[in-house]
Amino acid sequence: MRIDAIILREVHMPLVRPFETSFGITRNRKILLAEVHSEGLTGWGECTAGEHPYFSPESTESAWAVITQELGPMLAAEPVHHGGDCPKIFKQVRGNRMAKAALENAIWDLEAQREGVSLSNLIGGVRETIPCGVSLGIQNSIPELLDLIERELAVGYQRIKLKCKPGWDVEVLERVRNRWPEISLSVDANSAYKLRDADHLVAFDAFDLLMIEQPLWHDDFYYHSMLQKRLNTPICLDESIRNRRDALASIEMESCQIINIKLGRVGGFSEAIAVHNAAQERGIPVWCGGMLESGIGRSHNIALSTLENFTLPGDVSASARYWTEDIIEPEVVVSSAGEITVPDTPGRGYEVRTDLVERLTVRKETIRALELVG
Ligand code: OSB
Ligand code: MG
Repeated sequence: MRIDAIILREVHMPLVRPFETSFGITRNRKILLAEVHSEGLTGWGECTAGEHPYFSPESTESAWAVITQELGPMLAAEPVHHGGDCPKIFKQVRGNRMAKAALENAIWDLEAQREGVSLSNLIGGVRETIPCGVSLGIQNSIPELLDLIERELAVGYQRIKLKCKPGWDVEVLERVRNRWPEISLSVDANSAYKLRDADHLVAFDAFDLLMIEQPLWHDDFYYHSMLQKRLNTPICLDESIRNRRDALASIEMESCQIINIKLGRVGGFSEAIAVHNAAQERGIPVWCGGMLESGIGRSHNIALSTLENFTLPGDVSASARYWTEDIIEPEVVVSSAGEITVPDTPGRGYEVRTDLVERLTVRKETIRALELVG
């Protein structure tokens, strides 16, 4: 594919309601969108870095610098035929996986369009619908949380995940389980606990949770394996899994029994598929995490979720839970069975509302090949 232009833009999108985790509150997303033009087609990618380097070391600002100064010029200078070519092109740059994923995923989108197949088909997806769960942030009070859960269950979501932290955990779980003894329920601590909290975490076993996500340090396997020995509840790793090697290490060490795969966190489709396959070969189920994406990142998540081993409901949910107006057409909707129907049209399968994107854009840069810049 001849790459004619790479355009990076930053769009600002206010969330319909604030999202609070153990590491902070997000009210307004600052999202980078990569637009790759090639031979009359346009591929889109989204950078899932947060506004601050709190979830991972990357931020919107760091990704802007790395894409405009390093990755974009590298990509523009190379012949690229497949999304899978990108990791080699970006190899010299360490880390910065969310920045890399923004570009790599745009190339996968382009490749699918060029081949006239859906992105799901291109990656070997096997599902026509994907099962959906929701991730509910920390609320001001338990009654407010109970109201939210009631609403999401009425919509049809198949699994409820609660963000937790010390002080917003056991009592919350008691109240939720009392009211809904049967629902599929999990928690995500985003690294809010230490190994010395093990006795406290053992108390979570009473609530029949599907999993506890990333209870300990963001970069740890070893202490998670120590903790898993003490818990009946399966540990799921999110932050710790950066690539296939991490997945293998955590499985071998028995640090987790489930893996959350996020395209940005692992650097794009190539590595996400590699993590998926490694987990599948070892009997470890996976699910697709979310990073409060716009419709563009969401459409990539939908395609990824169609791989065979994505057997658990993901954090991929309806556009309207996040945005008054999403930047894709149609928006992502969830059926009363708690499923998203996977599009079968070429590429990601959702049009980009370019007028709206233009209105939301606060900065925009066209990236040229390395040789052409200074
Ligand atoms: O840990 O899964 C997480 C959002 C931002 C950063 C980290 C996480 C999350 C979510 C939200 O849980 C998932 C979503 O609804 O997009
Ligand atoms: Mg998580």
